Amino acid sequence: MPQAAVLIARAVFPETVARLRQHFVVEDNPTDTLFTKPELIARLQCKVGAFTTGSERIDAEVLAACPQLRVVANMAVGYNNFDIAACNAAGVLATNTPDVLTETTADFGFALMMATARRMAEGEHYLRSGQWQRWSYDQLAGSDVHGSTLGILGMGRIGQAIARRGALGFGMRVIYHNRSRLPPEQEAPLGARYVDKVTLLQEADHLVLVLPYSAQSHHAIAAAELALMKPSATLTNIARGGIVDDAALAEALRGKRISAAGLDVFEGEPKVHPALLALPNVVLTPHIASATLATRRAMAELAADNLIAALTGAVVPTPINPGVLPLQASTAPAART
Ligand code: 8YV
Repeated sequence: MPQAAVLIARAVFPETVARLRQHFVVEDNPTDTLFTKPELIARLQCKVGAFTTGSERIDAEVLAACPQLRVVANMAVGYNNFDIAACNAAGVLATNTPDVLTETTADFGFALMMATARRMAEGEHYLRSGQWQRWSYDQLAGSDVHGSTLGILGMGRIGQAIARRGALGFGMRVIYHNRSRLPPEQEAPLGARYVDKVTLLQEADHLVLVLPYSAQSHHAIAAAELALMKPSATLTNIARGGIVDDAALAEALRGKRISAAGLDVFEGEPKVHPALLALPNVVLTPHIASATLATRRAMAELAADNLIAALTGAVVPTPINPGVLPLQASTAPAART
């Protein structure tokens, strides 16, 4: 039987490419070209599987133009680049990479929150630019993390991992808001208190966003929400651009409506709102919360595991829409030729 063909849409670890080549005819992208939609469609012709990252949008148009596609394996836990309803309609299995990045991403979220509260980026700039001439009593004075109130919006795996760091490592009082409340046995060890969104905004000293992006969470933090926060509060976003209205945030930071923000994700990234770039009280990082070599390797491996399993009839480790699997089973022989 001829081997199935797959596309690796972005540059990835050579060992991941080599592993996929043991199973499939692989078209990879060693130059890491960002494909336009027509280019992506062209590359996906005759491919039954795609190894994607957050930068490839798989929507109804792509799926209609690639009717032989059976599986799209994202090297990311977030999958807002996939139209899951369209994948379901087309019988295409979508997979993501949960769990393997939880602790690494939580480390980064906590670090970004601390850097924001303690004005580390401002301090570094102050020093490097030669402004540091002497000590002064309130120089770059920030706000305490230990003993303060940590607010978490989106209490999934990463939210809980951040809550653990705050509660158990820094003696923080944890409040959270989520679509659903955690069972008491998960809340208790963290002393986490479930609150409504308004209470979360009003009481948090440090608010961290860890919710998935969707039409419902678009601009979940905009001018009205920022207006409810304490003027001394910080906001950290490691979730997705678009959850925060960046223009409204820049305005709130400029007017000291809140004290500072730490942002790893942006609306329309890699572009960053110019008003944010001009502000001192915001720490900006280029979407690197999961970026340790060990974790990126684990993400690539899990995405490859998913792709291989889906196309060889094995148990798929982390499917997003497992409901399409029975449909896949009935079409699998055709898909694999
Ligand atoms: C990825 C992420 O690096 O997993 C996610 O959802 O945001 C990051 O870990 C990024 O999406 C590239 O795929």
